[in-house]
Amino acid sequence: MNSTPERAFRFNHFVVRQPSASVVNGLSDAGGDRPIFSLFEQQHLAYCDALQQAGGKVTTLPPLDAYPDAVFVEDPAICFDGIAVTLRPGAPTRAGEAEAIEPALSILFPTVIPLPGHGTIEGGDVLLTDNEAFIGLSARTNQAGFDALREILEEHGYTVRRVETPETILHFKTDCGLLDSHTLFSSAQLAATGCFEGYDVIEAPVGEEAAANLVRVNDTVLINQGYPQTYALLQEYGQDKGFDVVTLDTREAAKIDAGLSCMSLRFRLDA
Ligand code: CIR
Repeated sequence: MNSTPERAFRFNHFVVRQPSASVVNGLSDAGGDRPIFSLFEQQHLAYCDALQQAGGKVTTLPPLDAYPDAVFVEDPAICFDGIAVTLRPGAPTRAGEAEAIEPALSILFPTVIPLPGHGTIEGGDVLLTDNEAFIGLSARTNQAGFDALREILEEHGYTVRRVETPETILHFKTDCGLLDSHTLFSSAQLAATGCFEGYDVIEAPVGEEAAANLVRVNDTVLINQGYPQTYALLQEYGQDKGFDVVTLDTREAAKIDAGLSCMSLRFRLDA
């Protein structure tokens, strides 16, 4: 079992995918404005820069016209401990993304495991701490998908916690992110389900719930721009805990129900 301290946020490699012009047709429950492609591209480039600055190599995959949501690489795969698992997205228009990302992962990882069975699961529903995996059942992730990934994670030393994502939340991680090995940042709605029992929880300020989808990368916490109370709260907390806070404009991704975590796979590869 790998119990490296802080393995949940000590990364040296990231995989991202360039947005395709078809991203303007990405899935959205909100049904509001569509993203503007040129702005999406700019914001994505800034996101890639921020990952690199936080410490690591960014591998950028080419755009995939056939899959408007393929820029959200977190959903069709999960990487940990030198292995990658290709998942099975629950959104029918995203089902082919797992097969599409497999060749790139095979170059980086000696082992790429395709999720066994027929269940569906998207990476946005999986949050890893150092020893534990939270898997949120959702409209995209079902019990069979949970069971299949649980078996793989348990073989790699994770305790797996099954949680229910409230119906109004797309993915479990839409509303939470890891701040350190035992602290989560979460919307009050998700925290109220009791799913984080045993961990410290900092709640997103009221009205700033969309800031909950943050990403800790080494000694940097990336948050969505436009949430000043969250920024102040985390800056102060980070001074004690040893991380800086960087804000990123993700307004175009937000138009299609996405945030920071979904635009990268984050992992550590030891030479
Ligand atoms: C979707 O509905 O699948 C995309 N438009 C957004 C995916 C966001 N993914 C994530 O938060 N992990």
